[in-house]
Amino acid sequence: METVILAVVIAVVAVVALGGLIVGSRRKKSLPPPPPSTPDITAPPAEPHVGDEAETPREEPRRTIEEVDLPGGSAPVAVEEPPVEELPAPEIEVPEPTAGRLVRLRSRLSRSQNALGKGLLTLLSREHLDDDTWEEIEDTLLTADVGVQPTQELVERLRERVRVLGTRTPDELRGLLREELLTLVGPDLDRTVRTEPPASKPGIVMVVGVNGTGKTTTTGKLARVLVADGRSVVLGAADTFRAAAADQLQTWGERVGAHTVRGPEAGDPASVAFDAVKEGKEIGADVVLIDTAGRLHTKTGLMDELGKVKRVVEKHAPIDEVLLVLDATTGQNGLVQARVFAEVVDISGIVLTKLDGTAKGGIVVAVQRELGVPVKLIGLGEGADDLAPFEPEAFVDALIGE
Ligand SMILES: Nc1nc2c(ncn2[C@@H]2O[C@H](COP(=O)(O)OP(=O)(O)OP(=O)(O)O)[C@@H](O)[C@H]2O)c(=O)[nH]1
Ligand SMILES: [Mg+2]
Repeated sequence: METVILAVVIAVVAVVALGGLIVGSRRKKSLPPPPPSTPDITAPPAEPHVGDEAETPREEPRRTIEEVDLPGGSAPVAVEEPPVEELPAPEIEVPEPTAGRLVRLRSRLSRSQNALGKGLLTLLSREHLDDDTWEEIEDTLLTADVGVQPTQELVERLRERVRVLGTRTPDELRGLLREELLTLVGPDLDRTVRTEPPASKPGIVMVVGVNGTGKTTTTGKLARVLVADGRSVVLGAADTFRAAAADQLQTWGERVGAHTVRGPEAGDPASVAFDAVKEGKEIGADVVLIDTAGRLHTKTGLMDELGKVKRVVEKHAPIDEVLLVLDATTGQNGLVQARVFAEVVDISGIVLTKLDGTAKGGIVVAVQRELGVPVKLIGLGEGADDLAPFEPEAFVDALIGE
């Protein structure tokens, strides 16, 4: 019996010792190799082993995903499938009336343009109007993009009138400046957007210009203006370069209940324009507005295409208005564009957009001079009703402040 017990004890001791050996050798094996004295960049990187870095330092507090802030926000964001909304039937908006819009939007203008009027008034109020001051007045006008010729004319006239006036009060000066600026802007030009041909319906308006100037936005805003005045409108999406362009126009149309005629992507813009006019005639619409693709005035192929759009439409009826959309922030470059577009499609009116974001309102004067065509509409923001008929008096008042 004793021998049996002894044998069991020996066996147990042997197993434990053997087990310890095995564990010990395993431990040894799992140790990383000692780092070489000099780094061997040719050696493959040591492979990670199971359990490497599996432990995190205990003292670092762990945060759950709910507690982790998103950049710029503190509320936890629940990741959920967006609920499938039932699309409500599009609601037709009734745009605000256009009368007096420029007066309402005047603050947009004066915010950036006041610099011109205020600067001029300050200069004119100096006790001694010497050559240097007149030069500064000239520079102020040139900076506002009024253009060289009109600037010289204005300064010459002002100089003469101030001389005749002798002593000057601020009110007198303001009055003089207002009159002279108004003369420059042209108070008597016919600025009606021609949408009502005397003979037959519909009135046809084509909107052209270089890329991104605001053609589609202007077409949409104009549709709203017309609808607000009780006219029915058909939109022609003759920008067939991108499907998104037609979608953009169609969205504007849907908001006021105007139908958009569109064609296949990369289709012929002239035939879309033709179809739009055809539909306008068939349904007895009052006005057809044709939005065209933006094109650089330097690309002759694209300019030829624009000429073709116009010619094809004119097989139906004469176009009543060709509006060139110019981005006021591009300054003098707009004049070069204007010249080329005028040659190709015979511009009848100018839309100056983005006047809310520039102090270069003088471009109104320069571009009218360049083309002999009036600015008819101005864009004063991205909002749906931020397009205003151009009224010289309200414009000049906004320039010099009241
Ligand atoms: N601040 C301001 N932004 C405007 C005005 N008019 C248009 N925009 C913005 O200008 C951008 C371009 O307008 P679009 O109407 O798409 O220009 P487009 O000429 O049709 O562009 P393309 O078709 O690509 O040539 C948009 O972000 C408009 O919201 C404006 O009067 N003021
Ligand atoms: Mg467009």
